[in-house]
Amino acid sequence: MAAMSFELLKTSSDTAARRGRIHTPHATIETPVFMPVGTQATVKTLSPEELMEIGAHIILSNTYHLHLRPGEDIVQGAGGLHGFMHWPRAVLTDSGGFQVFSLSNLRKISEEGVEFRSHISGEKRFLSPERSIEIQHALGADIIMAFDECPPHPADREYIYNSLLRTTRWAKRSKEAHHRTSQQALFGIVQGGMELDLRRFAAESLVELDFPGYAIGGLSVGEPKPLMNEVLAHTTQYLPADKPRYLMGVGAPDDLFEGVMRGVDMFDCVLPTRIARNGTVFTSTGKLVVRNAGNAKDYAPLDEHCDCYVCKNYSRAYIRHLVKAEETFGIRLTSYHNVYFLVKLMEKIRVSIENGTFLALRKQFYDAYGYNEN
Ligand code: PRF
Ligand code: ZN
Repeated sequence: MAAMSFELLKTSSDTAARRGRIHTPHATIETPVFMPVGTQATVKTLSPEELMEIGAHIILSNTYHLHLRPGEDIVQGAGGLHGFMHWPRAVLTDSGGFQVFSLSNLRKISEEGVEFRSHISGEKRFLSPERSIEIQHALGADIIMAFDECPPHPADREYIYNSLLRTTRWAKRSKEAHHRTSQQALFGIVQGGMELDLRRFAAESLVELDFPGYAIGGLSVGEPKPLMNEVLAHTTQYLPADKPRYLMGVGAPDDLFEGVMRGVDMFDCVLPTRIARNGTVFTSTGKLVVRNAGNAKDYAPLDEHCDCYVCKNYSRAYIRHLVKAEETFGIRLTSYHNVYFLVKLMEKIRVSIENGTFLALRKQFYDAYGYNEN
């Protein structure tokens, strides 16, 4: 039996939006889905119980970080990530192929893999498709990712082309190294920069290798949003309809709408927890910097349209006080609300796809949030 299956429940008639369901060993995941990020085997400040209460069914974690600290053997000793962090639902691990380029020092890339220096200890390390898959086996996530290279933006076409050829060879090696196919599903990652024909070529080459799901990498790397959306729409059309599509590292509220309408099923982003830690929250009328002085005597909830635990019980004035006083409870409350906001937004998006009202929901959300829709 395969580790994962995907049911396509409905496809929109007016956009490429899809409503689906992913079955993994630890959870059934309704899609489209937003996956909170737990880089170091914790979604910063939130307990697994809180994540379950919020309604998250899958979280993301990182091979790069967990390999460097505490080391995959320690995680494996606890029965993998699920046992180690006491999270019973699904986990997806990224391969390290992105973090090694964004975080480590002195990386040297070759056909074999990437040599780099740990951003923690400064030690020399090596990651390759085979090593990444071996580490991801030890971590034990439901969904694991092929080892890829995410080229910087901008990069010249020649570089992007050679990089995507290597990423495709690495995807093949990742697949050959993956033998735990009944416990963990391996996704391929489409690269190709902003070059439309190379995106098509990368997608078709990966589809030939036949993965149970496909990620779109190399986006949200500094390009303007209209360009990201154009490349995204161009890429998803070459991916099989009966497999889930995952847009890596993207998940601002507008990105969820724009990604969903271009056929994306899965998203992850550090944004909700990152902005929460500097005292900023999503609300139905736009972002609110709750730490600002204007909220000192504001006894309203973070978002009057939100029914989360935080909005039911705490005021802007209280949360601002906690954040200003650097009381850790403050950023727990903003983190909880922000993750809830995106998980709930996705739930509304799923219902709208079922009802055929996705574009109406998008317009309503953008009007209230203050986005210019196009
Ligand atoms: N590759 C991998 N992880 C990623 C990315 C990628 O291109 C991105 C780019 N947005 C985020 N996370 N492996
Ligand atoms: Zn709330």
